[in-house]
Amino acid sequence: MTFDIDMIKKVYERYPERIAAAREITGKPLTLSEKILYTHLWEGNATQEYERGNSYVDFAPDRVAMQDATAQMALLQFMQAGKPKVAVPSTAHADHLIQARVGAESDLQEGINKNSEVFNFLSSVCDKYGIGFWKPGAGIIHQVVLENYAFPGGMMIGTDSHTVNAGGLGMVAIGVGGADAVDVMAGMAWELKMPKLIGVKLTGKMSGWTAAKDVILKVAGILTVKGGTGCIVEYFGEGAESLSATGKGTICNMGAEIGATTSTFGYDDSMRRYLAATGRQDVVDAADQIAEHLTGDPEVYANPEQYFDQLIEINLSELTPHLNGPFTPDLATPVSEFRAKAEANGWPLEVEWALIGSCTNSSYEDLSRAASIVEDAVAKGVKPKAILGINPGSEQVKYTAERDGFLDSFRKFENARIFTNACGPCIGQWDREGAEKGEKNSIIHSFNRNFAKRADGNPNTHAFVASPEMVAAVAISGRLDFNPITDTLTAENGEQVRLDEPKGSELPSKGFAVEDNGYQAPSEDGSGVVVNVSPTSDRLQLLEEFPAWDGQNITGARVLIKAFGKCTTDHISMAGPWLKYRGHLDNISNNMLIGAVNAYNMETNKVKNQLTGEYGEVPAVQRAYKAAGIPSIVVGDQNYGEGSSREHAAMEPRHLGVKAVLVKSFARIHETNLKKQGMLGLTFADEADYDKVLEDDVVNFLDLDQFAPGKQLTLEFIHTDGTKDIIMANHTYNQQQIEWFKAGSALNLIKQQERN
Ligand code: MIC
Ligand code: SF4
Repeated sequence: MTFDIDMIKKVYERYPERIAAAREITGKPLTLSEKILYTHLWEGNATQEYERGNSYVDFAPDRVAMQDATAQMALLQFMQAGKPKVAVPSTAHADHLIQARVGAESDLQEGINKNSEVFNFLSSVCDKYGIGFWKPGAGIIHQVVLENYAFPGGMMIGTDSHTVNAGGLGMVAIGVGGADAVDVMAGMAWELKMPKLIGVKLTGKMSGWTAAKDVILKVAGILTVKGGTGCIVEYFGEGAESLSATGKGTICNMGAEIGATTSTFGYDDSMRRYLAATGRQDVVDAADQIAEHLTGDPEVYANPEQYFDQLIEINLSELTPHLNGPFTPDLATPVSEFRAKAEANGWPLEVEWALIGSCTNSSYEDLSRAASIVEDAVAKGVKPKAILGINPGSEQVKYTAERDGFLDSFRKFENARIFTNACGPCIGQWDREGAEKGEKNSIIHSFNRNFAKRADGNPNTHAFVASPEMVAAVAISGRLDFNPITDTLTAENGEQVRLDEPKGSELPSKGFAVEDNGYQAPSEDGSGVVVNVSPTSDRLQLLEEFPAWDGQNITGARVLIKAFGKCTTDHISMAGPWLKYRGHLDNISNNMLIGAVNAYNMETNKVKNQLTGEYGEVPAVQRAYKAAGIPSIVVGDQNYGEGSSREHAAMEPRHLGVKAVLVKSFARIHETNLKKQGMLGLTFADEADYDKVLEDDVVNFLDLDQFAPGKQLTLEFIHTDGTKDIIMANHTYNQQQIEWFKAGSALNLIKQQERN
């Protein structure tokens, strides 16, 4: 039976009434995104129209998902909120902490051994507070959610930016920081600025080597890494209906890479098929009763330009395979143009490693199509060149793919490694031999992110993102510029052969199967469960309250670093080797901003300590300022905090005494994380002022004591030659968020309210 089916039915029961209220208030046909948003208002039936891109809205999401690397901090905060149980169905998934090294079985055991303290902590917290726990090896959070929890028309939040994957089943699923998850688990409203809407009309039908991945690779090229900020992307059209539900999931998943709040698709037959195949016919039956509410109104799709803020059209019949990268997921190149571009840019063409998997591309369909290519190559006597790593998305996918022979197909490839059903190389949990040498090289993968150092820690690894089918083809040829549509390969007998187009099955004809799905249900009454956190642990640390604001202007502050160019959450709080400290704020703070390029010397992790005049590592210099009681600020470029939902990127500076982050623009989740943790997240009113900030400046806030919604803040930068610049900063704090700042954090405010 479906988890939480009663909750799903309740959501559907109230749909007609809430949609009617939304229609009346807005007086126009509705997009799917608006339907889901308006049926999940905290207030119930809509009583006012919310302005897209402007109004802050309180929502009531149906569920919460967390993964091990973010759940630790989320649950450490939840433990402070003083609630006996979570208010909405919630789950935690152990997937990020397992390293890929040799292969599934031994890697999983090693992962469990190394992380037992954290897994035990998560298991007992979940047990205590009524949270479902998916044990290590059960699968990657977003595949497990798609297989078990996602439902058309639902709304969920998750402490991972790729929570958006559930849009493949027609949800509005949004990535958030742990503090946001705490709000919802504590039974409070969850706030979001009413998103703008981007419509993507898909016409035609894919064929040959083109895959769902290519849709989002193309969209990323059009919109760039910040083009989706503050927006929901809604896909529709005959092309959308021709895609499988997991293919839709892939597209929504990688919507995180364009900064989109989320992406979604209307309820259709592909979703019915997928729900039924994953044992949820009951959801289909319930959804079918309100099917017209689970997709956009016909008027909207007939005249989309009238209802979306921006419209993109893609003809799937003309779409060709793409390779995106290196170092950024929006650098999109059609395979046919790749060779010339790579040569012009000096990208290494030989590939040693090709990786299939991650939360975005590890479905049964993905594996079956990639396996068909390997089978074909082996049958034609082609000896594969690169090493092929596979991370199945879930135990259910793995078990079924094993049963149906696809994993054996991969094993025919002499260099294949089947890794654990976990994130693995996608998040730097990859013990890649030789990576420490730092050699210039290329890899290709079907993951969603390819920021520098992300997969193997080597800044010179050029990572390219492609569909699993293309990854398999490149693995066979060993070259990035191999175009399977036009190029041939040399078989062992010297013959020139061409690879057949990929073939696969959307869903297993014999149905999905699994022996042990790795789920642990929580105790009915968890009040007796004891959660242990050792005071001497270096992995876990109970949180201490951040101090409240003293009501004074911040004065005499120093510029800790002016980050140059791309500064993602991977640059601010690296994953990989640092994942082990995700439950220990003080320890993980030692990675703060170590990947950011200092604009004053173009080096990483080398900033001037204004107390000594010497250069030191960013965390050490900041600790010195903190010890001396000197406030500091961080300055940054465009789309600062792009990428992950990890709130560590906001908590670390907060913990180490940074007061404000002043940038040209923010990524959505990171900006909210800063606010939640009681930091000042500000943007230059005039972007050109970024250049006025000098290394030795002393910074004074002139009117923070009048901090108010919609009112700019004035900062004074005093230069060493005695001159000064006045810089105006914009902010997006509403009154409630200003209260978080005053209280020291949003959590402090919850605790105050709990006490009253
Ligand atoms: C990622 O893909 O970067 C992660 C690791 O899944 C993150 C979450 C985290 O940092 O724990 C994300 O995308 O939110
Ligand atoms: Fe895991 Fe990678 Fe997906 Fe993040 S993007 S959840 S690290 S598989």
